[in-house]
Amino acid sequence: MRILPEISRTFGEYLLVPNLTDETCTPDNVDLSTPLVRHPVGEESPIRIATPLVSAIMGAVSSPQLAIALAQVGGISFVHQNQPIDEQAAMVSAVKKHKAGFRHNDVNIKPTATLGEADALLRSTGRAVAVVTDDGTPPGAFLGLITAQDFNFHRHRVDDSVESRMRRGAELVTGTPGMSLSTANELLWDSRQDVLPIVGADGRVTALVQRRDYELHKQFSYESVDDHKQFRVGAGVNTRDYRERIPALVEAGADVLCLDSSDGYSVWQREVLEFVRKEYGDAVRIGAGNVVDARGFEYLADAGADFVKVGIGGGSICITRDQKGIGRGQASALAEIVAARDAYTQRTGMYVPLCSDGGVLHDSHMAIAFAFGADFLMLGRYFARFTESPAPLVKIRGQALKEYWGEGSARARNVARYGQGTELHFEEGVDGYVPYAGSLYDNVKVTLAKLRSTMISCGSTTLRRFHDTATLVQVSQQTFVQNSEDVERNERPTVG
Ligand code: RVP
Repeated sequence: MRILPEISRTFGEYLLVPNLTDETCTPDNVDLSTPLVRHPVGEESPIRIATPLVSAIMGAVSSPQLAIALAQVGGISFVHQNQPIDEQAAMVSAVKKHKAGFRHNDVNIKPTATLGEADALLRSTGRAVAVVTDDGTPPGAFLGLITAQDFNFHRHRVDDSVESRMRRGAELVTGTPGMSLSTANELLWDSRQDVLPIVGADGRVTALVQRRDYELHKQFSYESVDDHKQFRVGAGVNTRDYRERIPALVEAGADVLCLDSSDGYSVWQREVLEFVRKEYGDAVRIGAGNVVDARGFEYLADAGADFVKVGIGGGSICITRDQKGIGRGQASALAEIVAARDAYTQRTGMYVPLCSDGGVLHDSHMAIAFAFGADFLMLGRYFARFTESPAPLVKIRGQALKEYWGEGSARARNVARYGQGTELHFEEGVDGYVPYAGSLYDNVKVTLAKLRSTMISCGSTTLRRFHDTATLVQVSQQTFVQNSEDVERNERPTVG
């Protein structure tokens, strides 16, 4: 038995002490980009992301819709592995098909369908437009477009035909396959249409370019895209069916994989990492974890992990510490592992990024995590609150909430992550609610503004410099009490 000399500490126990802010420290100058996977010192990481936030490998969090939105604002999602292989691969490919700016044509209707059917289709898919084809399928011949603006049930009958209200293909300006996004956007604006169908020589619609995507693109100019301008997406894998799951995810186009385990310091993770290196060399990138000390980090880094995920028991829905007595405060775990990583880099010339996973309860905790040296953060609760998360939106006693459940809860029954053998004998996660917070785009914008502001106060314009020069101080118990008791808060909404 040994007892570590330090107390196990978490993010909320620290504050940052400002450094000198000089003329270079402006919000526009702050660069939040970060490496996602290992790289030799002095070289670029093969995958960098502009926004250092990734979404948790959880059924309540990472759906194709959230993955697309997160990639649009510069982060990346990890689609969860607690589902059949073909379903996970289909989610990955749905994100990959959503070429930035060019939407896949997947919502179609026949001209003989009714307006009632068109209305139901648009509502159930959450889309603004349906493509009318002769047989109502994506490969069918293009006849026109129908949107919710084209009919109104005060003026039109539910059983009027789509044909009676659609915008006819012959009257629409269309693009051609292979056309660049900027040319397509020119046409979109010149034609004053909201949607530009891209139509092949055979009369089939291959994609749609939408004005809304153009506006989002202008707001967030740092999308996470691959060399083909397709959104980047990650996927979770486990140590059980990896021989089948990994090839399927690679085939579907996953940009990066991550072993999904609450305790990653195991020979099983080494086995998977060795499998990937043997089968794919460096063509497939895979992170591993979770670990909470230097030994775990070194084991996974030596086994070839492309990044290492840090954190046990800190997740907002996690009860692992109560149930099993394992875990470590996120700040302490990060501090030890960052030091181990830096020593590893010195020794090997290889930089292995660290992902801090779980335990971010306030935006300020993100800044503390980066000050400790995290390269990027994995967040569950944070993203679960947004419109784009797959969890149901419910109203309880007048309050809008999103359901949020842990992968170790009875609801998720994620046996590959939490099972003991082939069963889940006890729960390690809770099934609950988080306050609904609106759209991912608006929230991420505010969060990043706060992070930039903190970095400016600390005299840094890059995450690396922020970590290197940050001064952290532990706060006393008295400080918490004082902060929460000082002023009775009024309930007026505050910005951010
Ligand atoms: P949080 O962001 O604090 O909600 O934490 C999310 C993290 O919690 C996940 O990335 C995962 O590591 C962990 N998790 C997921 N399910 C459970 C559980 O049921 N115990 N924990």
